[in-house]
Amino acid sequence: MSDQVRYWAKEIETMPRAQLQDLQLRRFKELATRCYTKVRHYKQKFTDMKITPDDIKTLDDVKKFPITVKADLRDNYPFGLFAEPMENIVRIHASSGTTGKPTVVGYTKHDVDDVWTETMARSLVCAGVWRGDVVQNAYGYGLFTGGLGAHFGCERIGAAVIPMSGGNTERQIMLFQDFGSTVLTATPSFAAYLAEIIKQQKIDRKLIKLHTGVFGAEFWTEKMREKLETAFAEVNATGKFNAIDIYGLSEIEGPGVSNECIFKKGNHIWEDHFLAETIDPKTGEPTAPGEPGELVFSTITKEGIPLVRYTTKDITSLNYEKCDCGRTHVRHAKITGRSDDMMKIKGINVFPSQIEYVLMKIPGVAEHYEIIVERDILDKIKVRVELTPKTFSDSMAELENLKRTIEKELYTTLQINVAVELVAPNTIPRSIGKAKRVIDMRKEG
Ligand code: DLL
Repeated sequence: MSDQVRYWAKEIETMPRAQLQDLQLRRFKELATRCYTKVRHYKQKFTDMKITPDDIKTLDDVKKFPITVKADLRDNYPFGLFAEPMENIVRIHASSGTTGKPTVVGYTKHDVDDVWTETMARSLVCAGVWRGDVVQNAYGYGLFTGGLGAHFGCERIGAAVIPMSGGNTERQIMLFQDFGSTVLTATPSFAAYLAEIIKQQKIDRKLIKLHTGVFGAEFWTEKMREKLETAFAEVNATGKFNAIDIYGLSEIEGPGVSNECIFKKGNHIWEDHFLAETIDPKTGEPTAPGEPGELVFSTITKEGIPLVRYTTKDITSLNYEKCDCGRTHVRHAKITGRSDDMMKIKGINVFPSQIEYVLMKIPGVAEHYEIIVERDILDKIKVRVELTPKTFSDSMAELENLKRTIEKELYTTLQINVAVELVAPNTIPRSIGKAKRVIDMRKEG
């Protein structure tokens, strides 16, 4: 386990704040200009608000600019917010939107090489990963940014990456032993599951070399950190394990927007690329350092899909004090929740509205449903769907078919398996106010 503070880009990571802020101001102006001249949506927004990039004199002026929300990406689906023509785009990723269509992001070569891979490399080194490490990357490869993001970061620092992707528990555990993996990159829930299976299988601990986990893509608590550190320390060769938080979102770049250092006192946001603010979810007004608010980012160096003041909906607070590791970049506290209703199930974003969108397209389904989220080591999601009286009288075979159709449609939209239970008319409790559609039975930590 690495107790040594290392940097990937020391000069930038430890840059005096005044200098960092000068850089941010210059880059924010460039971002605003790029958006104003290249993205119709922003040109319109800025014009409506009677602002132009020339109005930016200090970093405080950032607050004059409009907040960007997920719906802006949806309304401009798929490529309407891209600032570059397709011949300059080298990669496209997507994450869940609030309904049937995903949120799409595009990267230029600069975005992949100089922003994403670079900040991912910084993040891994910040977490204690280095050359000589064997990183078993259990983040999903695909449209989800986790797999490829972590992958290229590992290669950039010269660590050996095993592109395992998610799932495949038995094989993951075999490779831990056979390849001597020293670092695991995974969602904390999958990591907890793997630790549990290693323990159950009573594997010789000399064969488990894992010293660090770089865990993220979903909400996790300090309690969960304790559990993960204990669980891996109990089954590995050294009896020590560091569980480090990595944060990110595809709209901004994917993993590596921020990362904890080995002191584990908040995630450093790579501020030379991402200008961070927190705002009050109700008023949209900035909240003070230390005060909780929605985390907002401006992607000050990105070309493909540059975003001005994008609100993540993740709730946290900012801490500008210099960290024990010597880095000057602002830290955010662990994410404590979201100001919207997005859930993370097995690392995948799920909005209740996506489920409703699917259900309401299917004939025979009444407008009443209930989403139940449970944790049986891994998270599971079930939907209880009320049928119309006419459909409920169908034969067993027809109902079985309907259930399978709904499950298939939900899978197509959400990309995770959802168990469907069909229930009789008038079974789901009615509400007189805001319907409580989601019953989240997952326990803290
Ligand atoms: O989850 C990117 C990622 C991959 C981050 C691998 C870390 C590791 P999305 O699928 O777009 O991107 O989901 C982004 O996930 O707004 C948060 O709500 C949540 N999230 C991500 N990391 C953390 C974390 C990836 N460390 C959304 N703690 C974000 C809490 C997290 N929530």
